[in-house]
Amino acid sequence: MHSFLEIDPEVKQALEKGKPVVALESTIISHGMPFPQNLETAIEVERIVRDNGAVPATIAIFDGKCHAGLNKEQLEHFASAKDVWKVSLRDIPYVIIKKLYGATTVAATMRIAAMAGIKIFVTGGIGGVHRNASETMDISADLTEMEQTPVAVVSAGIKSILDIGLTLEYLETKGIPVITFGQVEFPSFYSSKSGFNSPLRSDNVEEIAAMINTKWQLGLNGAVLIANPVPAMQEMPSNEIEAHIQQALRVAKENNISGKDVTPFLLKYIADHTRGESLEANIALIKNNAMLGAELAVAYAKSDLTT
Ligand code: PSU
Ligand code: MN
Repeated sequence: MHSFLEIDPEVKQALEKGKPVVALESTIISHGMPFPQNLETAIEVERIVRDNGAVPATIAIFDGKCHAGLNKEQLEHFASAKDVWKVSLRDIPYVIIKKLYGATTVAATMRIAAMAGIKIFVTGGIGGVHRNASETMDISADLTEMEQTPVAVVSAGIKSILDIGLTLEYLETKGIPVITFGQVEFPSFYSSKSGFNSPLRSDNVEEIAAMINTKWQLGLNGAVLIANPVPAMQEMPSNEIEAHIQQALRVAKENNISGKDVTPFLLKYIADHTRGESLEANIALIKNNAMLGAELAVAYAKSDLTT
């Protein structure tokens, strides 16, 4: 592999032996949650992945390299530093040559995971088609990345700051299987409901692992998106969230927020205006995804051996 990729020794060894590995993103740490809950959650998520039989590999960029697998000090830096870049696909070369700290989005994390040979990736919510995309053309690079990069993405669905219907249409156009775990309705991050049926439903990880494996065995490129509903205990009422989203979209427009700033702006606005409740849901769903992702990585490693 080229000199821009540094794989942590434990992760490397697991990959060489065909053991389960789970990639984790870093934008959720630097731009997705406040300190210190972001650090506590990042550490806890890694522990959950381990407890469920897989090796965690948090992905980020620093010192001019893409890293797969961070130690505690590095996690601490991403959780507390103010000068961390949000790195989507197009930002990778710039952040490397400038030797900046870059927290990777779903798109960039997927690409680096694929470079490292990691097949399963756990996140909170993915980017998608924005509500006013017909005017702004704002469609996340997460979606174009999913079209081409063979990494399975475990998420809690799509936040309703986005147009969920259009995002599901886009995923269909690009040939990306969308599987909701354990229910018919596609979830919307804070809520297990979205008003949209999931294209597919599965109730067991072996079946999902088999589907992922079969897709790639067939030479069909790109991701599989797994949507794991937020646990019922920490779910937020969708009408309550919707009011905050409407307000956030209005304020973003008034302030001419554009480009890569749109998603972090909306996320922060909603977090600031729903304080404890949304943070609690966010933490619960990412932990829940870490458990499912680790189980899926274990099942995938087994299915990979038998094919
Ligand atoms: N949606 C969330 N939480 C997040 C993100 C999106 O509910 O933390 C982050 C992820 O890192 C995702 C990125 O990949 O925002 C998408 O940004 P954009 O819309 O600018 O592509
Ligand atoms: Mn965008």
